[in-house]
Amino acid sequence: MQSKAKILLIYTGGTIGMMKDFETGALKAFNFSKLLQRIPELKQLDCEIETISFVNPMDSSNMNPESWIKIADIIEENYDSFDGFVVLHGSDTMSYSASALSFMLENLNKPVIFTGSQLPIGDLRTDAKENLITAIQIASLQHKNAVINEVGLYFEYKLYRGNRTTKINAEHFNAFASPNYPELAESGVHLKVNHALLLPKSRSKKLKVNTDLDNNVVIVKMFPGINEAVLAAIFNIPNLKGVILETYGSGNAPTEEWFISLMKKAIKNGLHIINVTQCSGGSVSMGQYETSTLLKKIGIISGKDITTEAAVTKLMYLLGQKVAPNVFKTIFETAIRGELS
Ligand code: ASN
Repeated sequence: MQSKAKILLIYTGGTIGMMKDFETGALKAFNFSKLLQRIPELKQLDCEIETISFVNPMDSSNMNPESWIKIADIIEENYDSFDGFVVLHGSDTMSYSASALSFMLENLNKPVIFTGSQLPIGDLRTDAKENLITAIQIASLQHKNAVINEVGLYFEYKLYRGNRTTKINAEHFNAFASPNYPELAESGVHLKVNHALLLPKSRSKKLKVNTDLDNNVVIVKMFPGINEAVLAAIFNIPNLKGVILETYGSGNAPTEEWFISLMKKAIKNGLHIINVTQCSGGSVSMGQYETSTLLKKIGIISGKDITTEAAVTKLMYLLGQKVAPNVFKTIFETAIRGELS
């Protein structure tokens, strides 16, 4: 008989564990032990759960590379003792964190499932219980070995690949979407896992945790009327190493001379520029229109159908890895954790 799965619940903060502040009426994080008292249902689950909490649980707007390293370190220290990990996290920046962790955790052979909620666990109408309970069940799925071997994000009956998600709604319980990759599992009367969509088990058994992240990067969203002085100021930021350029449609941008020569000069000076689309779905396809042909020619990197969240965290990760300039473009354009098609 197979023994019960052991799950480590990592509490970082977010609405799920928040309470209203008496004086201001604003939601703020509170003590994690109180959070667990509110979910007696957890005891009924067919797994062993242990918990660990950030010393200062936070609203996810305060997440940053240091907090990602904290999560990664907790997973590394406990990797051999647990079958799966559930990360409780605020929904606002959950897609960034899930993307970052997917790159940081190399050779992952166990599930790391991010979840949270739109309403606090103490609220009568909360979505926290379903999200938390099913996330734990998903992390517990075993079939001799772990079923999920990647970083997922579970929210409102759906498990997504974490680095494919984006937060789309601040009001609906259905707060996330994965526009360019189908859900990995769906929770209905049965928990249905789409095995064909999962990342295969890593051949190497040894987890490698990469904590070198370089945040000398910027996201620039194009808009009609953006001017040369504004763009030049951004591209001249001291020590800037990479730019995520959010372009129009299938990767299109102005063909004006000043724009192209600014990009060209930046690339020549060693800056990595990645073309991602502002559209919520679909892919960059440079060369499809005249308005992207020049971008391709001057060496702009194609983000293909990557999300902005995955693009910016992949950029920090590859820069941290000190990837050589001559292979940077090829590596960025290749899926390393299933983040692009
Ligand atoms: N502001 C909260 C957070 O991201 C939102 C949430 O969790 N629903 O921490």
